[in-house]
Amino acid sequence: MTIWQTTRFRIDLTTPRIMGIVNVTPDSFSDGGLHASAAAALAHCEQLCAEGAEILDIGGESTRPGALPASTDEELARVLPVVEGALRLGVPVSVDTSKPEVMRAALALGADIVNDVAALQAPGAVEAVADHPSCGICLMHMQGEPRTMQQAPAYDDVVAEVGAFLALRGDLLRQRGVGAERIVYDPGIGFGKTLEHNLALLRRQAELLARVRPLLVGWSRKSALGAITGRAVGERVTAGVAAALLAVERGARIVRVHDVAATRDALQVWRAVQG
Ligand code: 7PJ
Repeated sequence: MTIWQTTRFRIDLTTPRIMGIVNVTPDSFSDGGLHASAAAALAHCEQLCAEGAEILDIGGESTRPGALPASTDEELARVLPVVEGALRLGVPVSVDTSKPEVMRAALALGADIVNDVAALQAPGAVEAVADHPSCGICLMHMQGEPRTMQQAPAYDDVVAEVGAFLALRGDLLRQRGVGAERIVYDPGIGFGKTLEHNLALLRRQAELLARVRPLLVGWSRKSALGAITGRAVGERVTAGVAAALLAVERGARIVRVHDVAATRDALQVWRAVQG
């Protein structure tokens, strides 16, 4: 049995779980501005829960390619009211941030998970989670930084390098006293990766799992799906569901998605076949 220990919940990962994405950013690439106010973001949280989200991931800084960083004060102002409201919905609440100040403030409110696309590399970020007794942590791989990461992504062996990086970040946390049950790992689809890099990370996901587990993956609406299908960001639901299902079939335990209802249907079929 695989458990993800978080602040309030021990999440059973024996069955794959759906993490619903809540953007509280004015410039996010897929639904920019749609949930910019706290009330609208909270309504979106409730809708995702009704559709079957088992974790809510709330983010206040866009990390789309080319995005500029938000200030700490701005990110705090966007994220904290939504985290506070989401904590009443009865599901684990994750905060998608790379800033230690935002991590600490969200954890002080009672947030369950810190999800960091920078794998806690900002000064003070490791301490922010290690000082907490039980919060869950998602460590994601990114090459470079959002502003420039898609300019010329390059690897000798993307699967080996992503696996080695994630294993190293996990080891560092464990040395700081963070229990292994608190940590999940994410290859960071689209974060400093070409289409071929992204595809290799799914095709060879078993090799990643030999290094780090459990795995969380996010293909939802990403440009890799646009490159494959030729579809605009709003028309990538089917492609995203296909990628999520393939990731789960290859051993991923959490899928981070915008389109919760469609993903839930696919995973229900997957579970029925599993028996
Ligand atoms: C990811 C993320 C991802 C994790 C974003 C988007 C871009 N966190 N935050 N994994 N992507 N763990 O929502 O598509 O893939 S922001």
